[in-house]
Amino acid sequence: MDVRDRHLNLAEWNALIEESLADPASEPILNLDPAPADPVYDAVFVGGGAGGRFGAAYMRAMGGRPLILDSWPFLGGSCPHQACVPHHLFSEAAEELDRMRWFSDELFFPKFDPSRAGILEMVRLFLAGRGSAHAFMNWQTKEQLDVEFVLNARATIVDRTTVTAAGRTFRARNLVLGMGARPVRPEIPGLDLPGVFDFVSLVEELDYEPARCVIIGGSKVAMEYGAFFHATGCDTTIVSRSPLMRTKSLHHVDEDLRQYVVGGMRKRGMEILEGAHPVSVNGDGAVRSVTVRLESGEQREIETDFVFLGLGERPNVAQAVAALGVEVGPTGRVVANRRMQTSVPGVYAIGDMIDGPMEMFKARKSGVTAARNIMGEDLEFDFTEFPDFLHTTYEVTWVGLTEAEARATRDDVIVIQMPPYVEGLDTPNLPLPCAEGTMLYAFSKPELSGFQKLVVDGATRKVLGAHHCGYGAKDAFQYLDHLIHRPEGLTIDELGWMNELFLNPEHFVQLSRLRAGKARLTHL
Ligand code: KPC
Repeated sequence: MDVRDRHLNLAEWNALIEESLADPASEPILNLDPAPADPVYDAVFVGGGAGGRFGAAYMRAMGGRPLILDSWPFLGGSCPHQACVPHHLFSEAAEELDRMRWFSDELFFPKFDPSRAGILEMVRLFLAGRGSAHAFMNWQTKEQLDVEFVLNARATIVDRTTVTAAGRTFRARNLVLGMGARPVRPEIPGLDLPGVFDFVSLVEELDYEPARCVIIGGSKVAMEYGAFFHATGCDTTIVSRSPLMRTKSLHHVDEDLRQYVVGGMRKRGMEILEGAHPVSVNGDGAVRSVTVRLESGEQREIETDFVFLGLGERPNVAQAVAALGVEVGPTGRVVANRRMQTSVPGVYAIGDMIDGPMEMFKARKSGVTAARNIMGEDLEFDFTEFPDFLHTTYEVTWVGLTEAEARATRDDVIVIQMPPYVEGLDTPNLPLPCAEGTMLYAFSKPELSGFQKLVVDGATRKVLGAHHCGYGAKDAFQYLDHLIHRPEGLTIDELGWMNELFLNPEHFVQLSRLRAGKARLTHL
């Protein structure tokens, strides 16, 4: 379908996308300039996920001519379809359910009715609503960003300047590969049984309400989805080789934060088996149990009707390797430099295809970095340091060094934390921290009201790291990341002189101000 001269509204886009998704024989969606001054594109973005969409939009804004090709009938990629957006919906449900359970029949809360909480209902809620984000991405990209695209058509890379899709051949001076990643499936027997899901098949295929869950893996996805499943009333066991939050893909996780977060999951009844290996998934026509080898070496069979894989993701590199011979590193991802250039001249790789965190900021900024370099800028994107987050029933955020990392390289490390660590002090009953989202806990179940820690270099007075478990601090961590990673950094004096919007979720501004008067800093 040629949509170039049609200006579909959001409902019309939504309908077209839904029809296209439902019909495997549906037509490609073409938004192509019929009479370009130059028939060769500045870049073809293979993949219109976050990286491709932002890269193409930036290139267009700079006056270049990009083309996006995607096999899905919408732009935005897995984020609005199967990944970030459902994760955030489910995590918000987990937060609400957690509060409703703790306060069941207290204050103004009704008695918690577990029959009204379910995974399937939330999946259906997501499925019913996800099309509106898809529609908006298409509308915005066409009408506001003026980017050409071919959707609902699988692209075939012919060589480093040629790609075919929808029966047409497109020529470009550069290719930008943003072909995403897919969930890892381990080599254990029984994974083909009905009842085994990952974050993709969960939203695409779940058709029953699970009663009991075993999660294989200890990734962020394992923790986030596990916390959600458990909050709905589906008793959940996580089987992880590494301790949670100590998996290779997470950096700068402070041990006190980790203890609070993982302890909080256990406090809510989740079973977390660390140092444990899955042996097999068992069943006859459907999943019945998972056999696990525990850290002790003993084997245990856990009955379950629902297995969820949370082992991370593997990039989709096969076509790029076969067609272009791009170099792939030991992690299985395409090797790219800080300009996102691969080993093949004129070919860039972005997003989840390259090393580094499979996070939105990297996806989008790597796409933009490729675009800006193609347009002649000399720009490097270094994503070795970045703020990070995950959800349990809480929002957990962190940036910069942990206390242990700081102590390993410095003699004078100052910690400002809440609750404060003072040997013997009865902090479990201290209603602090309290702020957005934790006020009710603070006044009624103080041990649930969160944890936060600021790590400061006593010699330079610079903030080295910040760590938070609670609600509402994620925005602040974006800015803290920027401030502490500036060449001049951020001192406790500057932080303590900021204007707090009281009761700010992390109390770092006022806590810093309480200490900043001291010439020689001490813990708080
Ligand atoms: C609502 C929302 O931004 C989720 S979808 C994001 C896809 S993209 O803008 O292409 O990164």
